[in-house]
Amino acid sequence: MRLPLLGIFTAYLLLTTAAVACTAEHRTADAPATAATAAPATASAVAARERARERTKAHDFNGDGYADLVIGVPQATVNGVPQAGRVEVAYGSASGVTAGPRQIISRESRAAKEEGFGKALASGDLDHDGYADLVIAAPGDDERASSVVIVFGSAQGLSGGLVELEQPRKARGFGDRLAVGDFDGDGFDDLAVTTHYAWDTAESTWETTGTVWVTTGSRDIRTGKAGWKAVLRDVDVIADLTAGDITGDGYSDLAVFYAEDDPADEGSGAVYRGSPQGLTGPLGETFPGWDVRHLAIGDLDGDGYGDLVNESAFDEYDWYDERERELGAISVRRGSANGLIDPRTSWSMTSPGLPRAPEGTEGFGSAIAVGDVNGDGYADVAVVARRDEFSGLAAVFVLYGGPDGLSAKGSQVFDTTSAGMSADASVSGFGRTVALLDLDGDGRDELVISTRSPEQVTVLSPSGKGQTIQIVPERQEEDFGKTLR
Ligand SMILES: [Ca+2]
Ligand SMILES: [Ca+2]
Ligand SMILES: [Ca+2]
Ligand SMILES: [Ca+2]
Repeated sequence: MRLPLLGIFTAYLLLTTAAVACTAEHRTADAPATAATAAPATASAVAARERARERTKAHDFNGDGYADLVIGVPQATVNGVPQAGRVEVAYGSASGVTAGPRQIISRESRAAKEEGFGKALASGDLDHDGYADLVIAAPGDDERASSVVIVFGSAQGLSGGLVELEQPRKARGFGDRLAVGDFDGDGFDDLAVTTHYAWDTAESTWETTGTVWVTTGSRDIRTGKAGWKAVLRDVDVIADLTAGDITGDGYSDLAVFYAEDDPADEGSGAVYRGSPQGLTGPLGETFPGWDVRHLAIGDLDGDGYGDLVNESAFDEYDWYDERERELGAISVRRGSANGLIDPRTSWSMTSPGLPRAPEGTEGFGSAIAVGDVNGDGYADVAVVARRDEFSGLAAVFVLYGGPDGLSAKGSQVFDTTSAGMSADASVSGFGRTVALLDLDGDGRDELVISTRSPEQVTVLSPSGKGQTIQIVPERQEEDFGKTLR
């Protein structure tokens, strides 16, 4: 499937438009029955479905009510250019996604060597036309140019070509991290982007320095125009950032974890508050964020305030094996009208009540995702435990939210020997990344897991409803599934 973006998509559409229209209609008629089986038809169940619809909106590029799955392939060769990168899109439907052909998006003739298009992904409705738009970064590195593009959604899905955003300053590593949320509450989703290198005029070199930039969504963004404003400037490294409504006021907030050059070499976390004027803040004090690489926000306890989930790595020396064991933990801080509340609660692989991963599994929290797996309106968390990209031992845990927040009750674990998986012992790097998306529109998220070797993406239903689907790329060793959205 190496056809140009518009070419392939036109062909794809001719095949699917009729089917999509038909299933959408069927689904509307069917919706009350589905809600009844998911949970009693109470006010909270209705609210849960409304929230599921809200959450799906940011992932629904063709507006049919089903979330769509984006798979980053940042090492893909494009037009003979090595490691230029592409993304592939599998559209959701009443029966979820299939392992069949996907829409291919790349920079085609503009593809540059080693730019890693697809290394970071985000989505939301930036031009407020009712269709989610896909933001794709090609962050390059300190030697290479970087760019961020938007592909806009429509009734026909992602179409109309790539719109490249103007850059905030002479910077590189533009788009290394992305987050989308409506920070000023005007209905247009807004975009936060990091830059990781800046040009030092005095020294005539690129220096490593992180900045978070925000541009507001608008009709103008369709032309690539972006009035960038810096939210956080000139820190050493920005580990991750994520958007969500922590303060429950309807404005999306932005959580950022970053490191500064301090003697203890500890990371910090901060929440910038959304408001009619956009992001303000930070809200309250910064808080410790030691060795944090991944963040997510979801309402785990259903109180209307988004809760912050972060992973943090930690090691313990194993005297028997004479090496560091990577244990890792996830932490949850609850949201409130005034921001995050202490204390945080933490979970590791040995927390009471969690099912056991295969013996020897390490690295709890090496990837995380937040979504609603059982459709009860409480956000749930998928947590990967994996020592490194090539480990043969790996597992994905699902922990469920509830009125008291995240709990071990009913938690599950999946590995390469779970039902529907290939139990092949040569599989390594299972769970390099994960996503939770409602691809079949039943209000319960599917768990999407990518595997390093062989490169593939698995879509499974933790609630046990759907079939497990393996999505396999045409070619291996292109980093298929390095990122998911
Ligand atoms: Ca869709
Ligand atoms: Ca849009
Ligand atoms: Ca906005
Ligand atoms: Ca849930």
